[in-house]
Amino acid sequence: MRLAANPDGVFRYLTAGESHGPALVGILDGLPANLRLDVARIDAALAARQGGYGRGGRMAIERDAVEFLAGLRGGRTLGSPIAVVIRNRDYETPKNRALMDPLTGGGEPLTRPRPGHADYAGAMKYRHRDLRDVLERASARETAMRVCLGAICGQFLEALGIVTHSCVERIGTVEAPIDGEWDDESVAASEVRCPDAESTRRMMEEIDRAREAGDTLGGRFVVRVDGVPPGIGSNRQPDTRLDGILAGALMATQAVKAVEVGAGADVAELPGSRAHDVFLPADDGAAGAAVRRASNRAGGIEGGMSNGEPIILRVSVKPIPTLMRALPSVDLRTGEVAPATVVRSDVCVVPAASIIGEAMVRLALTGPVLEKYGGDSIEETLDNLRRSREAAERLFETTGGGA
Ligand code: EPS
Repeated sequence: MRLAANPDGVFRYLTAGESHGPALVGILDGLPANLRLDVARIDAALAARQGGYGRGGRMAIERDAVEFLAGLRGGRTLGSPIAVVIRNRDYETPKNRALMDPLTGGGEPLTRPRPGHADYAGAMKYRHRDLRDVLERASARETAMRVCLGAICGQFLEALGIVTHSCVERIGTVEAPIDGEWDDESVAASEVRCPDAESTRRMMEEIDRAREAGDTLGGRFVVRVDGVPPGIGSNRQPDTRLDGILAGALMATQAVKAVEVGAGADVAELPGSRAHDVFLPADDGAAGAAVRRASNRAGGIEGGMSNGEPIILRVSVKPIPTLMRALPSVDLRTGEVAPATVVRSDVCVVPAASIIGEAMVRLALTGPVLEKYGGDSIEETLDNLRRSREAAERLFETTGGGA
Protein backbone atom coordinates (compact mmCIF):
# COMPACT_ATOMS: atom_id res chain seq x y z
CA MET A 1 0.00 0.00 0.00
CA ARG A 2 1.45 3.38 -0.86
CA LEU A 3 1.57 6.17 1.69
CA ALA A 4 -0.47 9.24 0.86
CA ALA A 5 2.45 11.60 0.42
CA ASN A 6 4.90 8.94 -0.67
CA PRO A 7 3.56 6.82 -3.53
CA ASP A 8 5.79 3.89 -4.38
CA GLY A 9 8.01 4.12 -7.39
CA VAL A 10 7.05 7.41 -9.00
CA PHE A 11 7.86 10.10 -6.49
CA ARG A 12 8.84 10.16 -2.82
CA TYR A 13 10.44 12.34 -0.19
CA LEU A 14 11.99 12.11 3.24
CA THR A 15 12.96 14.66 5.87
CA ALA A 16 15.33 14.38 8.85
CA GLY A 17 16.48 16.75 11.55
CA GLU A 18 15.98 17.80 15.17
CA SER A 19 14.69 21.27 16.08
CA HIS A 20 17.92 22.34 17.85
CA GLY A 21 20.27 19.94 16.04
CA PRO A 22 22.76 21.03 13.38
CA ALA A 23 20.39 21.05 10.38
CA LEU A 24 17.23 19.87 8.65
CA VAL A 25 17.81 17.52 5.72
CA GLY A 26 15.51 16.59 2.85
CA ILE A 27 15.51 14.27 -0.15
CA LEU A 28 13.12 14.49 -3.12
CA ASP A 29 13.25 11.56 -5.49
CA GLY A 30 11.38 11.27 -8.78
CA LEU A 31 11.02 14.80 -10.15
CA PRO A 32 11.67 15.00 -13.90
CA ALA A 33 14.94 16.36 -15.30
CA ASN A 34 15.43 19.82 -16.88
CA LEU A 35 13.10 21.72 -14.55
CA ARG A 36 14.64 25.14 -13.92
CA LEU A 37 14.38 26.03 -10.22
CA ASP A 38 14.12 29.57 -8.88
CA VAL A 39 15.97 29.29 -5.56
CA ALA A 40 14.92 32.80 -4.45
CA ARG A 41 11.30 31.66 -4.54
CA ILE A 42 12.10 28.64 -2.35
CA ASP A 43 13.75 30.97 0.19
CA ALA A 44 10.74 33.31 -0.02
CA ALA A 45 8.45 30.42 0.96
CA LEU A 46 10.77 29.61 3.88
CA ALA A 47 10.68 33.25 4.99
CA ALA A 48 6.87 33.31 4.74
CA ARG A 49 6.67 30.26 7.02
CA GLN A 50 8.84 32.02 9.58
CA GLY A 51 6.51 35.02 9.67
CA GLY A 52 3.03 35.66 11.01
CA TYR A 53 1.90 37.57 14.08
CA GLY A 54 2.11 35.37 17.16
CA ARG A 55 5.49 33.75 16.56
CA GLY A 56 7.99 33.48 19.41
CA GLY A 57 11.66 34.32 19.92
CA ARG A 58 13.11 31.49 17.83
CA MET A 59 12.11 33.06 14.55
CA ALA A 60 14.26 36.11 15.32
CA ILE A 61 17.25 33.74 15.38
CA GLU A 62 16.64 31.64 12.27
CA ARG A 63 17.10 32.85 8.65
CA ASP A 64 15.98 29.74 6.84
CA ALA A 65 17.63 29.30 3.45
CA VAL A 66 18.00 26.25 1.22
CA GLU A 67 21.37 24.77 0.31
CA PHE A 68 21.43 22.23 -2.53
CA LEU A 69 23.73 19.22 -2.17
CA ALA A 70 22.57 17.05 -5.07
CA GLY A 71 20.17 16.75 -7.99
CA LEU A 72 20.69 20.23 -9.42
CA ARG A 73 23.26 21.51 -11.94
CA GLY A 74 23.29 25.04 -13.33
CA GLY A 75 19.91 25.65 -11.72
CA ARG A 76 18.18 22.74 -13.51
CA THR A 77 17.09 19.40 -12.07
CA LEU A 78 19.08 16.41 -13.30
CA GLY A 79 16.41 13.76 -12.68
CA SER A 80 18.63 12.37 -9.91
CA PRO A 81 17.54 12.59 -6.25
CA ILE A 82 17.50 16.17 -4.96
CA ALA A 83 19.22 16.57 -1.57
CA VAL A 84 18.89 19.79 0.43
CA VAL A 85 19.90 21.21 3.81
CA ILE A 86 18.57 24.04 5.98
CA ARG A 87 20.95 24.93 8.82
CA ASN A 88 19.61 25.61 12.33
CA ARG A 89 21.29 28.82 13.48
CA ASP A 90 20.09 28.18 17.02
CA TYR A 91 22.38 25.12 17.14
CA GLU A 92 25.39 27.46 17.13
CA THR A 93 24.75 28.62 20.72
CA PRO A 94 26.99 26.87 23.30
CA LYS A 95 23.86 25.82 25.25
CA ASN A 96 22.26 24.05 22.29
CA ARG A 97 25.55 22.51 21.14
CA ALA A 98 25.96 21.02 24.61
CA LEU A 99 22.37 19.73 24.51
CA MET A 100 22.26 18.49 20.93
CA ASP A 101 25.74 17.59 19.67
CA PRO A 102 25.18 14.27 17.82
CA LEU A 103 28.12 12.66 19.65
CA THR A 104 28.37 14.40 23.03
CA GLY A 105 24.94 16.04 23.54
CA GLY A 106 23.03 15.62 26.81
CA GLY A 107 21.77 17.48 29.85
CA GLU A 108 19.27 17.59 32.67
CA PRO A 109 16.27 15.51 31.52
CA LEU A 110 12.81 17.05 30.94
CA THR A 111 10.22 14.88 32.72
CA ARG A 112 6.96 16.91 32.88
CA PRO A 113 5.02 16.15 29.66
CA ARG A 114 2.92 18.90 28.01
CA PRO A 115 -0.73 17.85 27.48
CA GLY A 116 -1.37 17.84 23.72
CA HIS A 117 2.31 17.44 22.76
CA ALA A 118 4.15 14.31 21.61
CA ASP A 119 6.10 14.27 24.91
CA TYR A 120 4.26 11.49 26.75
CA ALA A 121 3.28 9.22 23.85
CA GLY A 122 6.80 9.44 22.40
CA ALA A 123 8.52 8.70 25.74
CA MET A 124 6.37 5.58 26.13
CA LYS A 125 6.99 4.51 22.55
CA TYR A 126 10.78 4.91 22.40
CA ARG A 127 11.54 4.28 26.12
CA HIS A 128 12.99 7.78 26.39
CA ARG A 129 13.64 9.05 29.93
CA ASP A 130 14.30 12.60 28.71
CA LEU A 131 11.33 14.19 26.91
CA ARG A 132 13.78 16.25 24.84
CA ASP A 133 14.55 13.05 22.93
CA VAL A 134 10.93 13.16 21.68
CA LEU A 135 10.18 16.85 21.39
CA GLU A 136 13.19 17.66 19.21
CA ARG A 137 11.75 15.73 16.26
CA ALA A 138 8.08 16.36 17.10
CA SER A 139 8.73 20.12 16.98
CA ALA A 140 7.19 21.98 14.07
CA ARG A 141 10.71 23.10 13.17
CA GLU A 142 10.65 20.06 10.86
CA THR A 143 8.02 21.78 8.73
CA ALA A 144 10.68 24.16 7.38
CA MET A 145 11.97 21.25 5.30
CA ARG A 146 8.46 20.32 4.15
CA VAL A 147 8.01 23.90 2.95
CA CYS A 148 11.34 23.72 1.13
CA LEU A 149 10.51 20.44 -0.63
CA GLY A 150 6.96 21.66 -1.28
CA ALA A 151 8.30 24.85 -2.87
CA ILE A 152 10.38 22.73 -5.27
CA CYS A 153 7.30 20.64 -6.14
CA GLY A 154 5.32 23.87 -6.48
CA GLN A 155 7.63 24.94 -9.31
CA PHE A 156 7.10 21.58 -11.04
CA LEU A 157 3.32 21.93 -10.70
CA GLU A 158 3.38 25.55 -11.91
CA ALA A 159 5.18 24.44 -15.07
CA LEU A 160 2.01 22.42 -15.71
CA GLY A 161 -0.28 25.36 -14.86
CA ILE A 162 -1.22 24.02 -11.40
CA VAL A 163 -0.97 26.83 -8.83
CA THR A 164 -1.59 26.66 -5.05
CA HIS A 165 -2.78 29.51 -2.80
CA SER A 166 -3.48 29.69 0.92
CA CYS A 167 -4.94 32.08 3.48
CA VAL A 168 -6.04 32.16 7.10
CA GLU A 169 -9.80 32.07 7.63
CA ARG A 170 -10.04 31.86 11.42
CA ILE A 171 -7.93 32.49 14.52
CA GLY A 172 -9.53 31.66 17.86
CA THR A 173 -13.04 33.15 17.84
CA VAL A 174 -12.44 35.51 14.86
CA GLU A 175 -13.70 34.20 11.52
CA ALA A 176 -13.11 36.09 8.26
CA PRO A 177 -15.71 36.07 5.45
CA ILE A 178 -13.90 33.98 2.81
CA ASP A 179 -15.76 32.11 0.08
CA GLY A 180 -12.92 30.32 -1.67
CA GLU A 181 -11.77 33.34 -3.71
CA TRP A 182 -9.15 35.79 -2.46
CA ASP A 183 -6.19 37.64 -3.87
CA ASP A 184 -2.65 36.73 -2.83
CA GLU A 185 -1.61 40.40 -2.44
CA SER A 186 -4.12 40.97 0.40
CA VAL A 187 -2.87 37.77 2.06
CA ALA A 188 0.78 38.87 1.81
CA ALA A 189 -0.10 42.31 3.20
CA SER A 190 -1.78 40.83 6.30
CA GLU A 191 0.33 39.96 9.36
CA VAL A 192 -1.84 36.89 9.88
CA ARG A 193 -2.21 35.97 6.15
CA CYS A 194 -5.91 36.84 6.19
CA PRO A 195 -7.16 38.72 3.10
CA ASP A 196 -9.80 40.66 5.10
CA ALA A 197 -8.29 43.77 6.78
CA GLU A 198 -10.89 44.11 9.54
CA SER A 199 -10.57 40.41 10.47
CA THR A 200 -6.77 40.78 10.46
CA ARG A 201 -7.01 43.54 13.05
CA ARG A 202 -9.34 41.50 15.28
CA MET A 203 -7.19 38.35 14.93
CA MET A 204 -4.09 40.30 16.05
CA GLU A 205 -5.97 41.64 19.08
CA GLU A 206 -7.04 38.11 19.95
CA ILE A 207 -3.42 36.94 19.72
CA ASP A 208 -2.34 39.82 22.01
CA ARG A 209 -4.96 38.80 24.57
CA ALA A 210 -3.82 35.16 24.45
CA ARG A 211 -0.17 36.19 24.88
CA GLU A 212 -1.03 38.31 27.92
CA ALA A 213 -2.93 35.39 29.43
CA GLY A 214 -0.02 32.96 28.83
CA ASP A 215 -2.32 31.05 26.49
CA THR A 216 -2.17 29.86 22.83
CA LEU A 217 -4.62 29.97 19.89
CA GLY A 218 -5.58 27.68 17.02
CA GLY A 219 -7.61 28.41 13.93
CA ARG A 220 -8.36 27.41 10.37
CA PHE A 221 -6.69 28.01 7.01
CA VAL A 222 -7.79 27.37 3.43
CA VAL A 223 -5.74 25.96 0.54
CA ARG A 224 -7.00 26.47 -3.02
CA VAL A 225 -5.41 24.79 -6.03
CA ASP A 226 -6.17 26.30 -9.44
CA GLY A 227 -5.49 24.70 -12.81
CA VAL A 228 -5.71 21.03 -11.81
CA PRO A 229 -6.81 19.13 -14.93
CA PRO A 230 -9.63 16.59 -14.54
CA GLY A 231 -8.54 13.06 -13.77
CA ILE A 232 -5.75 13.43 -11.18
CA GLY A 233 -6.10 10.64 -8.59
CA SER A 234 -8.35 7.68 -9.24
CA ASN A 235 -11.37 5.72 -8.04
CA ARG A 236 -9.41 2.48 -8.51
CA GLN A 237 -8.50 1.76 -4.90
CA PRO A 238 -8.99 3.47 -1.51
CA ASP A 239 -5.36 4.63 -1.43
CA THR A 240 -5.46 6.19 -4.92
CA ARG A 241 -8.32 8.60 -4.21
CA LEU A 242 -7.14 12.20 -4.40
CA ASP A 243 -9.26 13.47 -1.48
CA GLY A 244 -7.78 10.77 0.77
CA ILE A 245 -4.25 11.54 -0.43
CA LEU A 246 -4.58 15.30 0.16
CA ALA A 247 -6.43 15.00 3.47
CA GLY A 248 -3.91 12.39 4.66
CA ALA A 249 -0.98 14.67 3.85
CA LEU A 250 -2.58 17.61 5.65
CA MET A 251 -3.57 15.52 8.68
CA ALA A 252 0.03 14.30 8.84
CA THR A 253 1.09 17.82 9.80
CA GLN A 254 1.84 18.98 13.35
CA ALA A 255 -1.23 20.46 15.13
CA VAL A 256 -3.74 19.67 12.33
CA LYS A 257 -6.95 18.12 13.70
CA ALA A 258 -9.45 18.29 10.82
CA VAL A 259 -9.49 18.60 7.03
CA GLU A 260 -12.55 19.43 4.96
CA VAL A 261 -12.92 19.20 1.18
CA GLY A 262 -15.26 21.76 -0.42
CA ALA A 263 -18.46 22.12 1.61
CA GLY A 264 -16.84 19.71 4.09
CA ALA A 265 -18.72 19.05 7.32
CA ASP A 266 -21.70 21.14 6.09
CA VAL A 267 -22.78 18.30 3.77
CA ALA A 268 -24.04 16.45 6.84
CA GLU A 269 -27.00 18.82 6.98
CA LEU A 270 -27.56 19.73 3.30
CA PRO A 271 -30.17 17.88 1.22
CA GLY A 272 -28.86 16.36 -2.03
CA SER A 273 -30.56 19.08 -4.02
CA ARG A 274 -28.24 21.66 -2.39
CA ALA A 275 -25.11 19.60 -1.83
CA HIS A 276 -24.04 19.03 -5.46
CA ASP A 277 -22.75 21.15 -8.33
CA VAL A 278 -25.07 20.97 -11.33
CA PHE A 279 -23.71 20.96 -14.89
CA LEU A 280 -24.35 23.86 -17.27
CA PRO A 281 -23.43 24.13 -20.96
CA ALA A 282 -20.10 25.80 -21.70
CA ASP A 283 -20.31 29.61 -22.09
CA ASP A 284 -19.30 29.47 -25.75
CA GLY A 285 -21.86 26.76 -26.50
CA ALA A 286 -19.10 24.43 -27.76
CA ALA A 287 -20.04 20.77 -28.04
CA GLY A 288 -17.90 18.03 -26.55
CA ALA A 289 -16.73 17.58 -22.98
CA ALA A 290 -16.85 21.34 -22.25
CA VAL A 291 -19.31 22.12 -19.44
CA ARG A 292 -19.47 24.54 -16.53
CA ARG A 293 -20.52 24.01 -12.93
CA ALA A 294 -23.01 26.23 -11.12
CA SER A 295 -21.06 25.90 -7.84
CA ASN A 296 -18.05 24.10 -6.35
CA ARG A 297 -19.31 22.44 -3.18
CA ALA A 298 -17.39 19.29 -4.10
CA GLY A 299 -14.18 21.31 -3.71
CA GLY A 300 -12.86 20.15 -7.09
CA ILE A 301 -12.87 16.42 -6.33
CA GLU A 302 -15.55 13.86 -7.27
CA GLY A 303 -15.13 10.10 -7.02
CA GLY A 304 -11.58 10.52 -5.71
CA MET A 305 -10.54 12.36 -8.91
CA SER A 306 -10.01 16.02 -9.70
CA ASN A 307 -12.93 17.33 -11.78
CA GLY A 308 -11.27 20.42 -13.25
CA GLU A 309 -12.68 22.91 -10.72
CA PRO A 310 -10.42 24.56 -8.11
CA ILE A 311 -9.56 22.21 -5.25
CA ILE A 312 -10.63 23.74 -1.93
CA LEU A 313 -9.36 22.37 1.39
CA ARG A 314 -10.17 23.82 4.84
CA VAL A 315 -7.80 22.79 7.62
CA SER A 316 -8.33 23.22 11.39
CA VAL A 317 -5.30 23.59 13.64
CA LYS A 318 -5.25 23.18 17.42
CA PRO A 319 -3.66 25.73 19.77
CA ILE A 320 -0.04 24.66 20.30
CA PRO A 321 0.48 22.76 23.56
CA THR A 322 3.37 24.79 25.00
CA LEU A 323 1.61 27.33 27.22
CA MET A 324 3.51 29.99 29.15
CA ARG A 325 0.92 29.48 31.90
CA ALA A 326 1.59 25.77 32.03
CA LEU A 327 -1.18 23.17 32.10
CA PRO A 328 -1.28 20.65 34.95
CA SER A 329 0.92 17.61 34.46
CA VAL A 330 2.76 14.93 36.40
CA ASP A 331 6.52 14.61 36.86
CA LEU A 332 7.16 11.18 35.35
CA ARG A 333 10.21 10.67 37.60
CA THR A 334 8.46 11.33 40.93
CA GLY A 335 4.78 10.72 40.08
CA GLU A 336 3.96 14.08 41.69
CA VAL A 337 1.61 16.71 40.32
CA ALA A 338 3.64 19.46 38.63
CA PRO A 339 3.07 22.07 35.93
CA ALA A 340 4.05 20.94 32.40
CA THR A 341 7.47 21.90 31.09
CA VAL A 342 7.59 25.49 29.82
CA VAL A 343 9.93 26.15 26.92
CA ARG A 344 10.20 29.21 24.66
CA SER A 345 7.43 28.91 22.07
CA ASP A 346 4.86 30.61 19.86
CA VAL A 347 1.39 31.95 20.78
CA CYS A 348 -0.25 31.25 17.41
CA VAL A 349 1.13 29.38 14.39
CA VAL A 350 -1.95 29.42 12.13
CA PRO A 351 -0.38 31.83 9.57
CA ALA A 352 2.72 29.58 9.37
CA ALA A 353 0.49 26.50 9.20
CA SER A 354 -1.18 27.89 6.07
CA ILE A 355 2.20 27.98 4.30
CA ILE A 356 2.97 24.47 5.55
CA GLY A 357 -0.44 23.22 4.42
CA GLU A 358 0.17 24.62 0.95
CA ALA A 359 3.51 22.79 0.89
CA MET A 360 1.88 19.51 1.93
CA VAL A 361 -0.70 19.87 -0.84
CA ARG A 362 2.07 20.47 -3.39
CA LEU A 363 3.99 17.41 -2.15
CA ALA A 364 0.85 15.26 -2.12
CA LEU A 365 -0.29 16.35 -5.61
CA THR A 366 3.07 15.74 -7.27
CA GLY A 367 2.88 11.93 -7.10
CA PRO A 368 -0.63 11.62 -8.61
CA VAL A 369 0.22 14.25 -11.28
CA LEU A 370 3.35 12.30 -12.25
CA GLU A 371 1.35 9.08 -12.23
CA LYS A 372 -1.02 10.58 -14.81
CA TYR A 373 1.45 12.37 -17.08
CA GLY A 374 4.76 10.66 -16.33
CA GLY A 375 7.92 11.96 -17.95
CA ASP A 376 11.63 11.59 -17.22
CA SER A 377 12.11 15.20 -18.32
CA ILE A 378 9.82 18.20 -17.88
CA GLU A 379 9.58 18.41 -21.68
CA GLU A 380 8.16 14.88 -21.80
CA THR A 381 5.71 15.65 -18.95
CA LEU A 382 4.50 18.76 -20.80
CA ASP A 383 4.14 16.82 -24.08
CA ASN A 384 2.00 14.25 -22.31
CA LEU A 385 -0.13 16.95 -20.67
CA ARG A 386 -0.73 18.65 -24.02
CA ARG A 387 -1.73 15.36 -25.70
CA SER A 388 -4.06 14.55 -22.81
CA ARG A 389 -5.73 17.99 -23.10
CA GLU A 390 -6.18 17.61 -26.85
CA ALA A 391 -7.70 14.16 -26.42
CA ALA A 392 -10.11 15.48 -23.76
CA GLU A 393 -11.30 18.23 -26.14
CA ARG A 394 -11.98 15.66 -28.88
CA LEU A 395 -13.47 13.02 -26.56
CA PHE A 396 -17.13 13.40 -27.58
CA GLU A 397 -16.43 14.37 -31.19
CA THR A 398 -15.51 10.79 -32.10
CA THR A 399 -18.26 8.25 -32.64
CA GLY A 400 -18.36 4.60 -31.78
CA GLY A 401 -16.22 4.87 -28.60
CA GLY A 402 -12.92 3.05 -28.20
CA ALA A 403 -9.75 4.70 -29.50
C1 EPS B 1 8.46 24.61 18.80
C2 EPS B 1 8.99 25.54 19.70
C3 EPS B 1 9.67 26.76 19.23
C4 EPS B 1 9.16 27.14 17.86
C5 EPS B 1 9.39 25.92 16.98
C6 EPS B 1 8.43 24.84 17.35
O1 EPS B 1 11.05 26.58 19.08
P1 EPS B 1 12.08 26.89 20.26
O2 EPS B 1 11.82 25.85 21.30
O3 EPS B 1 13.44 26.79 19.64
O4 EPS B 1 11.76 28.29 20.72
O5 EPS B 1 9.80 28.29 17.37
O6 EPS B 1 9.21 26.24 15.63
C7 EPS B 1 10.32 26.40 14.88
C8 EPS B 1 11.56 26.39 15.35
C9 EPS B 1 10.02 26.61 13.47
O7 EPS B 1 10.96 26.74 12.68
O8 EPS B 1 8.82 26.64 13.14
C10 EPS B 1 7.89 23.35 19.28
O9 EPS B 1 8.07 23.01 20.46
O10 EPS B 1 7.21 22.64 18.50
